[in-house]
Amino acid sequence: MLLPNGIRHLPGYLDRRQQEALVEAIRAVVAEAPLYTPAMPGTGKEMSVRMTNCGVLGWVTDKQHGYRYQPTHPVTGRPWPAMPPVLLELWANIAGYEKQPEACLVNFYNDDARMGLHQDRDEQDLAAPVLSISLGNTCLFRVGGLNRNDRTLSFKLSSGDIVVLGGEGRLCFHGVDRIHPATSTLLKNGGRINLTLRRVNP
Ligand SMILES: O=C(O)CCC(=O)C(=O)O
Ligand SMILES: [Mn+2]
Repeated sequence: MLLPNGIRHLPGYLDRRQQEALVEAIRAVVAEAPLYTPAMPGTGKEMSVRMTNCGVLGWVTDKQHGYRYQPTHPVTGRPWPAMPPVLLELWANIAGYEKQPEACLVNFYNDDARMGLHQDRDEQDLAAPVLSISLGNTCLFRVGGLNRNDRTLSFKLSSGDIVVLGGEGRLCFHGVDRIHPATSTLLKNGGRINLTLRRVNP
């Protein structure tokens, strides 16, 4: 399968022990910064994915103010927890970008959640790649081109896989069509966690 230029799929990048360590780190993040249900700008329609963040900035959305980065949790008003060192290390090894990531969006998908086709374009620094880590149940990931109507292709992302959207592929449309239940034993109650590391400021 030929992916668009700039998009890399690294299957099985993280072994089971590394995946477990990441889940532990994310549990600590969620204990401090609980998952909340984001809403679409304008319509206020709730997303099926629950979210939180770690790092100096977090990506949030709500009916009133739309997509943005901010330094505090929209529900608790507290600063986001620090980015776990293991994530900074992954970025250093994979991103090939000098500056550190500022935001790690934590997406939690229960087995019937999905994410519509979209671009990641709320960052000012588009030279930095987006690094996306999959944990738990397998999903069907879809990727297209730079225009919403471009042809798309889909492939599965399993626990421990990493996807990099960089270079010419940085603004490619992408989304998650579905989660395949009971395809991983990593998360006791099923579902899928996706961690998306991003540099926001140039
Ligand atoms: O869950 C995924 O694999 C993708 C998540 C994503 O595209 C995003 O949070 O912007
Ligand atoms: Mn995205």
